[in-house]
Amino acid sequence: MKKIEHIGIAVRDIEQSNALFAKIFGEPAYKTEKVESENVSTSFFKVGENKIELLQATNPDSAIAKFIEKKGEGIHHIAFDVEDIYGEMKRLKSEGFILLSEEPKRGADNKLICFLHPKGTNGVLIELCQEIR
Ligand code: CMX
Repeated sequence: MKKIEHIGIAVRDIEQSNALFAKIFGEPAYKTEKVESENVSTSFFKVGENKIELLQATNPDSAIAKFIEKKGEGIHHIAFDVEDIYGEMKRLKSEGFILLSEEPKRGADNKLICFLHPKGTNGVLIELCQEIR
């Protein structure tokens, strides 16, 4: 793995949270994107070399809606940048981690993504992501 690609934060109201985080960082989101396949609206902030993703559910079946219902708003996942997502998925699967999809999915911000189940990772939802080249 190369580095933390972004940290995802689950929010109830992305418009309000965009304004809140713009105040914290002193800069607005550089990108907003709906990811239909994940039932989320997202926005991305740059903080130096780092990125923060805000996520709001677009329907009650969304992972974000369930997360907020159970745990409230807050840090939802940590995403790691990988060079070869297929290779990393194979490696982690062989180490016994539970992958939440057999194939990478298309995520926000031009990425192929795959999650590891938090049950096997000390309660942290980990996302692998690889830039689509
Ligand atoms: N971080 C840590 N733990 C989490 C979690 C999260 N983000 N989301 C759920 N959990 C916990 C649940 O609280 C539950 O814990 P308990 O058993 O102790 O109650 C446990 O994981 C399993 O929960 P579950 O009921 O079996 O499954 P859920 O329906 O809550 O789904 C998960 C959990 C991780 C499988 C699901 O959220 C998922 O598939 N996530 C991957 C996709 C995703 O998160 N998409 C949104 C982001 C997309 C993007 O970044 O673009």
